[in-house]
Amino acid sequence: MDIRKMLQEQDQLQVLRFESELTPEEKQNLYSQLENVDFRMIRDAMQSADKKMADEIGPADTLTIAMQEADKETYLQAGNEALKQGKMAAVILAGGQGSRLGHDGPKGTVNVGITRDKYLFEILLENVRRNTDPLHTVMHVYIMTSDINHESTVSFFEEHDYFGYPKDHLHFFRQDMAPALDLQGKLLLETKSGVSLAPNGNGGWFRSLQRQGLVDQMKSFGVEWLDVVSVDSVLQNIGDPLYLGAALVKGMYCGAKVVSKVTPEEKVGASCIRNGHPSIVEYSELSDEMRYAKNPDGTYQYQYGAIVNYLFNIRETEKRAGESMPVHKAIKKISCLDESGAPVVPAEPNAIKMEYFIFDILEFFDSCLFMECIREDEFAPIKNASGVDSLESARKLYTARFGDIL
Ligand code: UD2
Repeated sequence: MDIRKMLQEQDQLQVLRFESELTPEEKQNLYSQLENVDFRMIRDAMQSADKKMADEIGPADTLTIAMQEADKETYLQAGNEALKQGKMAAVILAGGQGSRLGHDGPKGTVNVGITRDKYLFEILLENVRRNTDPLHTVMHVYIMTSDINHESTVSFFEEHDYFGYPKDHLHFFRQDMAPALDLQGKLLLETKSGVSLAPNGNGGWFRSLQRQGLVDQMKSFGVEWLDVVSVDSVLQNIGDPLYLGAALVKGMYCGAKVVSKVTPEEKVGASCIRNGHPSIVEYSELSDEMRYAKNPDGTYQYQYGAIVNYLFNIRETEKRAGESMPVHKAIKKISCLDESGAPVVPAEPNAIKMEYFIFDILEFFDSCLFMECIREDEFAPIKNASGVDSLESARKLYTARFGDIL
């Protein structure tokens, strides 16, 4: 690939500013980074990207707990049968940086135990087994890491002997990285031989799996469905037969578990219908108008929030994987080099961080199973060092749910 020509076309030649000072090895490093830069993501981000809060948004139908009751046995039977046949695999999204928590290391390595060691990754694998052990089956689990935490994640599992999970059913893959841009959309250099990169958000998981040949691998194992979950909830119900069964019985190809929000401000994406398609609006992008919109009976129109437990039919997701996804931008302070090559530690936000969000894939489908779950049974996220959604709150919820003193 002619790197210089490619950069010229993208109007990004400034990243070769220090090329003449680099050793052949450093040059190679820079070139291979540049070959992997997703220029389409940059174009999409700079062209518009932010989702519109347009008037084509309306509330979505939810399969509430009460509605599930009547068909529970049918769903369970269908789901358990599919699980027994190995038709579902799990994807644990563990490529995030967990910066709010302040834990030094991958988030899944947080020790949730008090009287003994009990790690987040260990708990998640146990949660898988709660669903599969009674069926005498083993689920394939794919753990998404990033360039930043891949080695430390894999060595953590090795050191702990994979927590007794069959090793041939545990797979690790790296998500793609996205470059940081200056406010004009130009690539930033972290060093003279390296662009500034960060994980590209939790919405890049399917394309990363595809690029690494893992979707084909899953299909060769007979897997048809994926339960895609966040790493940070100790009550994450992974491989839930009720969920899979409901999707199968209802003929849906994707699903999102939701909880009834505690307050309209709760930090969960709100489920809705946008332009006739299922959608989720992230809490950070929700307008007050939508956040506080009420039904005639006084209840909130957007009462349900997603907990990052998504269901996808592989074949149907593959058909849609080439579609252009919106890029979510955050303006951040990112250390970089200035034009003279001197390091800059910015006092003010100076850069654009780009991310794909997982739930944007839902909009490529005609319908989605928004399935309510009982908060105390399935949602105990660890986001902050203390207070709401913290290690402390998650420990209490875990003990209440499983009767197990940590
Ligand atoms: C996420 C949801 C939000 C709500 C909330 C529930 C998204 C975009 N937002 O918000 O709607 O459901 O959780 O607690 O899903 N991750 C990666 N790679 C990345 C970035 C994130 O793997 O590049 C993982 C991360 O490790 C975690 C999950 O995605 O497992 C959610 O990420 P987060 O904690 O940054 O999202 P949050 O809490 O803002």
